[in-house]
Amino acid sequence: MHLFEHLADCFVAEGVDTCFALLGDANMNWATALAGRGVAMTYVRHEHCAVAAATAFARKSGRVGVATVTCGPGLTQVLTALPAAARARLPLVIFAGEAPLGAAWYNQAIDQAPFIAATGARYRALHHVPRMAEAIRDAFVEAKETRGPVVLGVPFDLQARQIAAPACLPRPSAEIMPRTGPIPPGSDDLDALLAEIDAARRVVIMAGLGAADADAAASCRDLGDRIGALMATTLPARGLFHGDAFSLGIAGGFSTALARSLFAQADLVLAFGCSLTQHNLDKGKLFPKARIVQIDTAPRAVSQGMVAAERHLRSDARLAAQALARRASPRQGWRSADLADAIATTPADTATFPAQPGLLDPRDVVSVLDKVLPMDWQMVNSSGHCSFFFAQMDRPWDRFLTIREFGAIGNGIAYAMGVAAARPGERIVLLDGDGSVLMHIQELETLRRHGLDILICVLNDGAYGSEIHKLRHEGLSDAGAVFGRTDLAAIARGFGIAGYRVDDLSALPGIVERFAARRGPMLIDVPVSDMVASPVIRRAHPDGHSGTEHPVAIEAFL
Ligand SMILES: Cc1ncc(C[n+]2csc(CCOP(=O)(O)OP(=O)(O)O)c2C)c(N)n1
Ligand SMILES: [Mg+2]
Repeated sequence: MHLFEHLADCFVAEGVDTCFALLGDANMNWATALAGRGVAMTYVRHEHCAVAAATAFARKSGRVGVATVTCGPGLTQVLTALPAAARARLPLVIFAGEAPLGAAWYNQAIDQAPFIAATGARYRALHHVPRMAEAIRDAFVEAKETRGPVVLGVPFDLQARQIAAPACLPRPSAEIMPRTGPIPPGSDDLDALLAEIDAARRVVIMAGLGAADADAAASCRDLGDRIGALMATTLPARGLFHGDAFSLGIAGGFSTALARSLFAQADLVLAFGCSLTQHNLDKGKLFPKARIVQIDTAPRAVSQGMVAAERHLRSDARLAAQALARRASPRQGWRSADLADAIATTPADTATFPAQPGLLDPRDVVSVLDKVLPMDWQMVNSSGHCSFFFAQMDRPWDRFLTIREFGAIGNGIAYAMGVAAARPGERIVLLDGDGSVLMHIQELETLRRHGLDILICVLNDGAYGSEIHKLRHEGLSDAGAVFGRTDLAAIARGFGIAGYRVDDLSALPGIVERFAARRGPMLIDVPVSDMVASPVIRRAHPDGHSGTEHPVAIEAFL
């Protein structure tokens, strides 16, 4: 057999059934062999999108995401997608070709390892044929253990070699990964923390992806019920306490007006499975009066340059929440029927803005979308200014994806593709900005060709929203970030997919019904005002907008 066939067998032996690909000389034989073995391939139009799709696939499936790119220019295209996966701590194995080992000169040759190293991913050059099967298995182990991307470089002249079919393959990573139980909390640490909880009056229970992974949501809710705590999550874990009357939503720059006011009065934050990042703590400003306790399997002294926690409990999030819920003194805390009512009825953002004739307020658009889109569909949020508005949707955690640890725009369509592959048969909604969607607009063709059931909803402010408000605040021209409202619906139709422009929100239910009644992608372009600045932007750039703040009164709840 050819070596590339053997290498494809190694991926199949790892349980790989999904791969995102863009072909070239150095990966096309391998990718074709993989497809021939029944692996579902998504053939994208830009390598960045192959890796970004694999990233969302990894988050949504809980498995290792797999993508493939050719050597040289194929590999250098993925340098924005890899740091995003590395920082989101998502396991990927990327099969990349390498220039032929035996060639005196090759135009696409480039020293690939330093490019990959710079992204925070790991590069493994596979040049020794007899150990390649183990090396591929070990790459899957490394991706899982480090929770990050591993890029394999295999010279394509080597891939073309004939080899004797091996009698067997190494035991796959799933069989040899350490199978250890969750870490229970130490009893002394637990006693000390219980004393602190019993002395606190206004507790916030905050959960991150670590809590989601540990299946700790229900135990955290029990603890919250027992001690009368208010519930919150990090942005990536948003929706984990969906439906809880005392859930304040996101803790961080994206907090609602009411949540932010209440957080300012908290005296204790129990952070379950949170890395306590700058965004999560809003650079240390979110909980000015609270002691923060990090409950995590790997508590940290310094997080993104901040000494974030005053106390640490090394533990699995679920086991810690269960132990605390059993023993903490029961109390009402700061829960009340009036507060529950305020949480249910106060808008996320209370500021008002002068209307722009003919253009919608992005907050109104999102609230109508939230009513119209079925609860069991998968939401994918992107980056950009608009993501604050989308993040306020009332959706559960397992149906709302946020990956933005590297802060890059342009990932939306690819992330939606990854979710589509991880959740076959489900309807996906991509919530994106005009600038982000245009950055990789070529992928509309991929959506059409693969017939993916993805509804793209664009808040089209005709600009790079994040930039214009900052430029205006600085009194500078916004001309470099204002483009006018590109006719995205016409562009979608040009790619052969359904496209609608929505100037009147009463048209949305009918369009969503049309999407639900058929197969394939659709794009909805909603022209919105560029005058409505999100609270994040307003706090940092108060002179960049002409809105009026209406602070939320919380005295009655203290
Ligand atoms: C790859 C990349 N390039 C540039 C930026 C800087 N940037 C941040 S937000 C943004 C604007 C995005 O525009 P759009 O998608 O229309 O969303 P909006 O902010 O207008 O809501 C830009 C250019 C970035 N974050 N990532
Ligand atoms: Mg925009």
